[in-house]
Amino acid sequence: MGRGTGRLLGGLLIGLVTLSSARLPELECPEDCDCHYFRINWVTDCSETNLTSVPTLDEGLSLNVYVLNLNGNNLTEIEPFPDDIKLRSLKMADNQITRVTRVSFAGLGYLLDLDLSGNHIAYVEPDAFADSPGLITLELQSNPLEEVTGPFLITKSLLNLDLSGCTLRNLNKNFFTDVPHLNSLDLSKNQFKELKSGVFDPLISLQELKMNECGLTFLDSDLFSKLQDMKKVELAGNDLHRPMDWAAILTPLIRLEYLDISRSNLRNLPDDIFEHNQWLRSLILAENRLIDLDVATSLGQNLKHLDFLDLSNCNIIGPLSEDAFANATKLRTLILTGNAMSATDLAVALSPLTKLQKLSLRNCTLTRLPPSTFHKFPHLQELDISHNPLNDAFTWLLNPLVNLRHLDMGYSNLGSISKTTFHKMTSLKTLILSGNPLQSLESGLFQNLTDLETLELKKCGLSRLNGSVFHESSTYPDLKELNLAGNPLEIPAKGSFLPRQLTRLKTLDMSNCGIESIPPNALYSFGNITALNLGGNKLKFNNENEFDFLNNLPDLEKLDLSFNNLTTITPVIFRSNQNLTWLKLVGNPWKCGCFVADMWEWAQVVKGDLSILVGSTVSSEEVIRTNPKKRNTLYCRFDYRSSPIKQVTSRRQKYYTTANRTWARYVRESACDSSQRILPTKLLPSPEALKAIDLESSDSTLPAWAWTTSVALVSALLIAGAIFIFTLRISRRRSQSAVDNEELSQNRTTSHQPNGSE
Ligand SMILES: *[C@@H]1O[C@H](CO)[C@@H](O)[C@H](O)[C@H]1NC(C)=O
Ligand SMILES: *[C@@H]1O[C@H](CO)[C@@H](O)[C@H](O)[C@H]1NC(C)=O
Ligand SMILES: *[C@@H]1O[C@H](CO)[C@@H](O)[C@H](O)[C@H]1NC(C)=O
Ligand SMILES: *[C@@H]1O[C@H](CO)[C@@H](O)[C@H](O)[C@H]1NC(C)=O
Ligand SMILES: *[C@@H]1O[C@H](CO)[C@@H](O)[C@H](O)[C@H]1NC(C)=O
Ligand SMILES: *[C@@H]1O[C@H](CO)[C@@H](O)[C@H](O)[C@H]1NC(C)=O
Ligand SMILES: *[C@@H]1O[C@H](CO)[C@@H](O)[C@H](O)[C@H]1NC(C)=O
Ligand SMILES: *[C@@H]1O[C@H](CO)[C@@H](O)[C@H](O)[C@H]1NC(C)=O
Ligand SMILES: *[C@@H]1O[C@H](CO)[C@@H](O)[C@H](O)[C@H]1NC(C)=O
Ligand SMILES: CC(=O)N[C@H]1CO[C@H](CO)[C@@H](O)[C@@H]1O
Repeated sequence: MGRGTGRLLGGLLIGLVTLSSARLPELECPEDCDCHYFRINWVTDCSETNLTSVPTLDEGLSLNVYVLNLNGNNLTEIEPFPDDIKLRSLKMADNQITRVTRVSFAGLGYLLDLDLSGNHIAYVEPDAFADSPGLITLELQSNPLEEVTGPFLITKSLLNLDLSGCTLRNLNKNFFTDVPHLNSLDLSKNQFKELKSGVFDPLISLQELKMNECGLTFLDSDLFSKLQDMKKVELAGNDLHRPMDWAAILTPLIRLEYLDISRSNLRNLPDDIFEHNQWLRSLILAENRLIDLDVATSLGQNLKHLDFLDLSNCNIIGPLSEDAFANATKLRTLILTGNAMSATDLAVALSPLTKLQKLSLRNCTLTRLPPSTFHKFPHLQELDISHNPLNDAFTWLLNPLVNLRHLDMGYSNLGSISKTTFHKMTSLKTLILSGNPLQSLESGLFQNLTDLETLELKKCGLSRLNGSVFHESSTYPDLKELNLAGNPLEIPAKGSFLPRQLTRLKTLDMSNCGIESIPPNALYSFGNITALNLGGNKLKFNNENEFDFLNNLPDLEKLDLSFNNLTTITPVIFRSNQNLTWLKLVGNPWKCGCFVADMWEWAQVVKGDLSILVGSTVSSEEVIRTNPKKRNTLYCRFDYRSSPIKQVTSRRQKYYTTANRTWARYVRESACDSSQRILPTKLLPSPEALKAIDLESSDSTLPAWAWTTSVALVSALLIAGAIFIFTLRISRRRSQSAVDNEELSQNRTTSHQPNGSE
């Protein structure tokens, strides 16, 4: 959004706020900043404005500023702030600050929180905040701090300190002596290896400590000995395989509620590890190698209040004993993903867990479901049994799960699913059956699932979705998403392809289904679809009627036609899809031709945004994210015999043999005479679109050509076709210069003669 619009919006906001709280006075605001009230507090937002110094009073800073946001500027030194400033919250993240000194922050008597993250700070004067007796939160993460020998800070009021990613290697014994009231401390992503005992002793009020990814290999027995108020400890991503006295380490933490030691190379846990942590509610042990863990003795003993237990990918190799979760009767979430389990053991081990709401048994090598188990879980809402080599015969065991909301049975080797499996799951919202070789579905299978929102049937070998699997007379008003990707779909030549119960669908995925063509009425009465994925099929373009099915989709916003068998296309096929804002065409064997210029013009002039064509522009976020190197992926196959281009000198003729071109480049080179290919009047911007352009043009960022073009288009509509053609030519020429410069240098070597013949 341009600065102009930003300020406009800011102004509107202020306007609204002043309306609602009419007594609040308008305060001063530096140029280039956005100022507004948030509740009754004056916010001055000068973020991302290339400032090299803090705005002064003369420059419009108000003494009554409450929040001053200077994030993302170019501040290096901080000059003292004016006396009497009532600043409460100061944000200076992502600048170039190298030192934090007392002089810089002198006189900020009201300061409550300060964000200095992402600077180049190597040194912080211990008494830097001596003038701020109420400073509560200090963020220093992502700074290259140097080692200190004494106390790091003298700030008795400080409650929250973030020192993550600060290249710290060592903490001296007095590091925390003068921040005695600290409540939460983040030390993650520093490379400590070991920490001296006593370093945390001054922090008797600490409630939350994060030391993820700190390269820790050993913890002293008395490291936490004074931390009796601690509620939450995170130690994920360290290397804690060496034997150490876990019980002694955790014993002082009598109020501990949350412990994360995932990804830390643990091999075993001593029997008495949690003996004194009886209030532990969440325990995350995922991704360790707990081959020898005796779940019953280590976890079973004391964790009476446990609510959440994550043991995923822990190499736990059964058998889980009867006692495993015997005393964890309050457990609501249990994640056993990726451990080899047997159904019989599970049946026994899980039976005390009557409060369970969420259970994951994904990838647990189960060949059948635990017998007489699920009727014990009346509250179960989420069940994942995907990626197990299950046997069909056991799916009926799920029958008692009447309150289930989410069920994932994907990739479980199921050849059939009996008709009654889901009959009682009337609250089900998400059902995933993907990756099972079902071939067909029994009629009535989904008849009671009228609350369904998402149905995923990828790669099930289905040739179609027969209406008889749904309830005869019910509609499925919430069913918004259907995924049929990777099925060998057969689209009937006449009539609707999808059952009439699903007319409220918004998202339909039919990618990789071997579809060669889609008859005009295949999606008739599915007019609520906004996203349609037809990627990876065999669609061809013989004539524009081929895509008449799009006429039934007036709300369509996203369309994926990538990786089909399209050699040409025309914008005319999208005449009914006024709301289309995302069109993916990459990966087709396009033959460079005037249709490329047509599509380009349509995107730029009619739709007003080239980035609608995914892969057309360098800035297209989608492309940068998925394929940062190959930024421009919309190619066409160029053949000098059939692709019209401007005249070239004979010396370069060889260059124009058969090769790939980006669409952007072909648009520049092409000699397509727009006077012979007037975009059909149906494709002219709608009056609404023109109004939108009109509004937008007050935004200074809109290129001038767009403004002239839209004005010209209006006149063209009013006056005559001749002027219209002329305008399009102008816009064409302008659009060419708007194209990315990627291949400009190559282009310079070829001399262009305007208006070559077709
Ligand atoms: C800040 O400077 C950069 C580079 O000089 C420039 O690209 C950017 O537009 C400037 N931002 C503002 C808000 O002036
Ligand atoms: C920020 O400051 C550095 C040096 O202080 C300078 O090289 C750089 O160009 C500045 N950037 C902007 C956007 O002003
Ligand atoms: C469960 O708790 C009871 C008493 O609280 C105890 O006697 C029993 O040993 C515990 N069970 C397990 C498996 O630890
Ligand atoms: C299942 O677990 C095994 C190891 O336990 C792992 O190699 C595999 O990638 C997992 N599969 C899935 C689909 O998660
Ligand atoms: C589910 O469908 C069956 C068959 O139509 C019906 O008999 C039964 O009452 C339904 N169950 C619920 C809970 O609605
Ligand atoms: C749908 O299923 C019913 C009952 O199984 C069958 O009679 C009908 O022919 C099927 N319709 C189609 C189009 O396959
Ligand atoms: C397009 O989007 C607008 C705004 O989101 C909506 O009001 C309209 O119903 C949609 N459909 C058509 C056909 O314009
Ligand atoms: C693509 O279409 C051409 C004819 O236009 C055909 O020869 C070719 O087999 C098709 N390719 C695929 C993968 O369907
Ligand atoms: C042309 O593009 C197609 C599809 O992107 C690619 O498979 C082929 O290798 C490219 N050919 C050349 C000569 O770059
Ligand atoms: C074409 C079509 O089926 N449109 C439907 C979209 O959804 C609304 C309700 O949200 C229905 O009223 C329309 O009939």
